[in-house]
Amino acid sequence: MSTHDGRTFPDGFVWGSATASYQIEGAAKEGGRGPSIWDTFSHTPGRTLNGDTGDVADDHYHRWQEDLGHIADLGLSAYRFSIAWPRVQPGGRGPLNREGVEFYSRLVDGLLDRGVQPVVTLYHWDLPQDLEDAGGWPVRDTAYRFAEYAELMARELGDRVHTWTTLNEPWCSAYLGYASGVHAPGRTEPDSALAAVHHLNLAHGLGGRAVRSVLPEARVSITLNLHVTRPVDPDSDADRDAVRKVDALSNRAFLGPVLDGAYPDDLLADTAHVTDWSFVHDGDTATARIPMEVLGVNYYSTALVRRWDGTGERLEADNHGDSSGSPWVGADDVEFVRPEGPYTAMGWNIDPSGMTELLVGLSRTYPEQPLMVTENGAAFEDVVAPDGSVHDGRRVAYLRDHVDAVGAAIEAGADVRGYFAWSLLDNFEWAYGYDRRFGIIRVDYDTLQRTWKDSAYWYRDLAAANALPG
Ligand code: PNW
Repeated sequence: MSTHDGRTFPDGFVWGSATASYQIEGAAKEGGRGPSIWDTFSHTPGRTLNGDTGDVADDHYHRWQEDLGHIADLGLSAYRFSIAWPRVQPGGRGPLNREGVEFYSRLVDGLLDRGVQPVVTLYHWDLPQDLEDAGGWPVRDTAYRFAEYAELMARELGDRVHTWTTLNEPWCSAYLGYASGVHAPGRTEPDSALAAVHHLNLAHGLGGRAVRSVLPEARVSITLNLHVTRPVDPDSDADRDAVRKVDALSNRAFLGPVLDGAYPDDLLADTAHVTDWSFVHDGDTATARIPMEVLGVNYYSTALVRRWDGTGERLEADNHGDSSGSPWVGADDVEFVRPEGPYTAMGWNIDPSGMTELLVGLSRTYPEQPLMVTENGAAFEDVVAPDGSVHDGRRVAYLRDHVDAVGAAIEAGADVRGYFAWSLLDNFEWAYGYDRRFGIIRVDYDTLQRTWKDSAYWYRDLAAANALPG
């Protein structure tokens, strides 16, 4: 139960919803789109649950007008979507594919016509396959290719799009893509994962600077999935050191370069047996640091860790599914312990207090940096009634308690400018395919029909009132 029913939010607080291109668009071979690493990965047997792919997904590519109608009916002030790089620049370099650009141009116009602010993410994981074939994120050139693509998009859409996010969750791109291999491209090379971390940070800086070279007034940001990690025994120095290591790998590996212009010394020391970090060139971390109007924060759950003494079976209960390797590069003596429930259908524990802790902690460390919750939400098994209505009381409760936790953070002094529910629609949940549903709107994958869940009605009322129901 929320203890703060009736909590109100600051004037102008942004209520939005978020999606990502590969998760909703489908039309994988239409309109001149080139293949991405997620096409290759999802078509490789054994990589995704039930062999699901994004070939059709929500067919948003054809149903975008209907989807804009839902966004408008929800009364949202902003919509966060991503551009599929291989749709607009099929090989990741060279000339633009006009048909791909036109799709996003129409989408932007449609949003503006309905009074909804477009919030564009340039990279939500669908790297053009040609760039992976040339080495992918572990290779420096990928960052330069990203900057070129960012500049082209700013030229095409910058007359109407003012809010640009360079990368979504580079933690996932680097560690799930190149260390644990549960995400595309499915490589399990710990040293490559750290090179990917760096080239993603560099891409953010180069890309953000490229956008601003075209649009000096552009609002530029990055979205990070920051980990709230707690020690099993708060009085144990060893367990608290495990927390420090996870914080370095997952949070400060990105916050460091992006906000402070440097990698933390303890991260470099902790991973010295994996890489010498020689891929960091002079000036790179200064390049990665650009002023950002907001820092995007995605929050879902918390993690619990302790020092592993090297005996017995080391738990891999790290919330990341069936990992062939560990995403925690170099943290060989850290053990992830399954936190207390309740859990969502992802097996992630539900802990709204982590949301408050994260936002308040960030604003203490970076008092001048406004924040935006760019994703929060949950997968549950929804109940479809005989009349077709969809009931998702657990999602309503999850969203209510986490929105309340955002309110508590604001009350405690955090400068949080808005909240985006993940996700507008049920969609392709990466390695879990269509089996896990995060939408506030249900998608019937046979008919592709959209149906508002109880959470959609609840969210509409929240946005209209700018307050939790009393
Ligand atoms: C985020 N993890 O992904 C993404 O930004 C979305 O595309 C995704 O659908 C959503 O959260 C729900 O999963 C994550 O393993 C995927 O910690 C995996 C993790 C975190 C976020």
